Amino acid sequence: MEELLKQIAHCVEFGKINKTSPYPPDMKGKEGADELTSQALEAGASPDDILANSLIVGMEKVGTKFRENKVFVPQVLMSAKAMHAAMAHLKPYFASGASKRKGTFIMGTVEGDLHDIGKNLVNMMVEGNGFEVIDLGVDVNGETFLSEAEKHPEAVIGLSALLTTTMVNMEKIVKTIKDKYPDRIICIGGAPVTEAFCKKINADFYGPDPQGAVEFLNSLSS
Ligand code: B1M
Repeated sequence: MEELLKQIAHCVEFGKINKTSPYPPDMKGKEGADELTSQALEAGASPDDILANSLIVGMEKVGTKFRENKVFVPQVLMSAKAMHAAMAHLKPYFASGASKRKGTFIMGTVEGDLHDIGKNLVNMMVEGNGFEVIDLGVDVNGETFLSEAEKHPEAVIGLSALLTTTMVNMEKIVKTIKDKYPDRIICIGGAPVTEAFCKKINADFYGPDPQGAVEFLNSLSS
């Protein structure tokens, strides 16, 4: 079983989705995250075990390599696809409550901003690390964040912005949420955002990259 879990982690790390997927070239024709996850469940592995010892291991490795500029956006996207293929087998267990996620993350690109590539990467990495992600999309205003926060009282909220003209909207959104829920944890990120800006607008954490967001969420759930 240990070997099977290692193989799934390897598929996620290198973006091997299933047997027919040609990427990566050195794994052509081999089984991918899809088939191997199905085999692991049939062999008696628990969904929690597969998540913790395969998917999270693979996604953490790719997240670290991305941070160190050893892999780039396309490789991360392939890893996320492999992770999603495996997750499709696990989702029924999580949906039924038989297995639990580490927590919930509500994420959106802020009002006025349509950039979603970075947000989606963060979401994929967070999901692959065992959290439920509620993606509110782009151009999200404070009221929408607030209403979703009300539905998920334990969830951490993530805001992404790519424009210097829209990062200022983060301040308004943080205020809208904190006025009603002062203890609600809000994490912000995006190319123009800085640690100093995070402090200035009273957000709780600045994530410089997807792995940073994952590490922060893990620190809260442990
Ligand atoms: Co836009 N754009 N764009 N654009 N665009 C930039 C951001 C820009 C830097 C280009 C430039 O001028 N050099 C510039 C911003 C300048 C500024 O504000 N300082 C700019 C501009 C000006 C604009 C428009 C205003 C252009 C115009 O219409 N005149 C317009 C605005 C539209 C709007 O949003 N209202 C616009 C439009 C667009 C497109 C629609 C064409 C397209 C977006 C497509 C899409 O996202 N679906 C686009 C793109 C693609 C870019 C560039 C080329 C790439 C952005 C990107 O996806 N990067 C960008 C220039 C560049 O960066 N080279 C540019 C890759 C992505 C993986 O990185 O998003 O930084 P990033 O996310 C990272 C981290 O920031 C972090 O993790 C991610 C992964 O590492 N991160 C978080 C992000 N969110 C996080 C949240 C966290 C934690 C980490 O916790 C919650």
